[in-house]
Formats: sequence, C-alpha cells, structure tokens
Amino acid sequence: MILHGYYRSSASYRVRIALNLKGLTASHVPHHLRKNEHKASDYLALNPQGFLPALVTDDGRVLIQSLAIIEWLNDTHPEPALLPEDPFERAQIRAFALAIACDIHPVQNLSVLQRLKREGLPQDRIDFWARDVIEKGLDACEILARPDTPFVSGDTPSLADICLIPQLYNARRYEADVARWPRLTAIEARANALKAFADALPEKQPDAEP
Ligand SMILES: N[C@@H](CCC(=O)N[C@@H](CS)C(=O)NCC(=O)O)C(=O)O
Repeated sequence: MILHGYYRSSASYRVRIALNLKGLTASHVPHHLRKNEHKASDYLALNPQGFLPALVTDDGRVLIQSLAIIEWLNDTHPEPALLPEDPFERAQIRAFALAIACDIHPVQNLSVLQRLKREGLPQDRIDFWARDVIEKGLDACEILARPDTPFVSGDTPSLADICLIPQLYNARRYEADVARWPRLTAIEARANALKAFADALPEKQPDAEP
C-alpha cells in the first residue's frame, strides 16, 4: 500500500495510527502542504479534492477521506477491532470521531486559513478563531469521553481515539489550553505510550521539519 500524506496533516496522522494498530506497512509518499504539492496534477489524479491523505491499496485502487480509509482497513483487517460490535456503541464512537473530523478539524485546514488571510483577517484573529473552535469542540469531547474506560470508549483504542490524538496535537500547535481536558489528556498519555501511536507522531515521520 502507498499512503500519500504529510507529517503534520492530522488526517494523514489518523491513517498512520490505524495502519500501525493493524500492524500494516505502507510506503509513505509525502506531499508538502505549504509548497502546494497536494495541488499538483499527479496528486489530483488520485484525489480530485486536493486533500491529504490518499491510500493506494495493494491492488492499485485509490481511497480518499481518512475515516473511509480507516473503516476500509478495519473491514479488511478486522483485528484489533477499531469499532465495537454493538450498533449503538459503534454509532457513539463514530459520533465522537465525526465531531472532530467534521466539526473541529476543517476550520484549521490550510486552505481555510490561507483564505482568511487573503481576505485580510489579521493572523492573531485567524489563530484565535482556530483555537476557539478547537477549545469549544474538545470541551464537548471531554464530556463525551467515557469516565470509566482507559480510552475514549473502551479498554482499547478505537476510531474515536485515532481522531482525538491528532486533534490534541493540533490543539497544542494553536496553543489551546489543554489543561482544561484532564480526561482527554489522560487518554492521550495512554495512547502515546503505545508504539502504534508513538510511531505515528508527526516528528517521527521522514518528511518532518524542525
Ligand atoms: N475530511 C478529510 C480532510 C482532509 C484534509 O483536510 N486534509 C488536509 C491536511 S490535514 C489538507 O490536505 N489540506 C490541504 C488544504 O487545505 O489545501 C479527511 O479526513 O481525509
């Protein structure tokens, strides 16, 4: 498999965690976001949205959208399960993941932030807005995460944890006040103690920059 990504892309980071949890290897092809490499025609041929990541499967088919990729990995490699059997619990975990992937993360997308800058919004207001969305979104996640389990919704990491850890990484980049989320940061510490999460950290990737 080939994962087209970028070390600091949180959607790519999600897929790296999932691959590692499943014990799968993929060649990593980096596309530098700030150099607009994700808008090159050869990448757009893989993902017409021009967003990272894209996964080329071992039989040469292409998947886009990190959550769809992760669900495909989970369907084709069921162990360890990233979603529970129970339909209600599955829906709860998807809801947590979607709260991050649909409602928090898109606001910090490079194209959104660059657009605001082009429209003349000062950098400190852009950063404030990004941070504010992260803080309000993760405040809700702090309540949604179960208080009685080591991970967001169980004894092992799920799709919810896979979305949470990159979002907390992003929260720190925007200097959000992570101390307000004791439950989430405890989950983060547990997750990052696992090799699958530690190896997926942005700074561990070959394209990482200082
Ligand atoms: N919903 C998409 C989001 C993908 C996405 O936003 N990727 C970012 C990097 S984390 C990107 O490629 N941004 C490029 C841009 O905004 O131009 C997914 O989960 O894969």
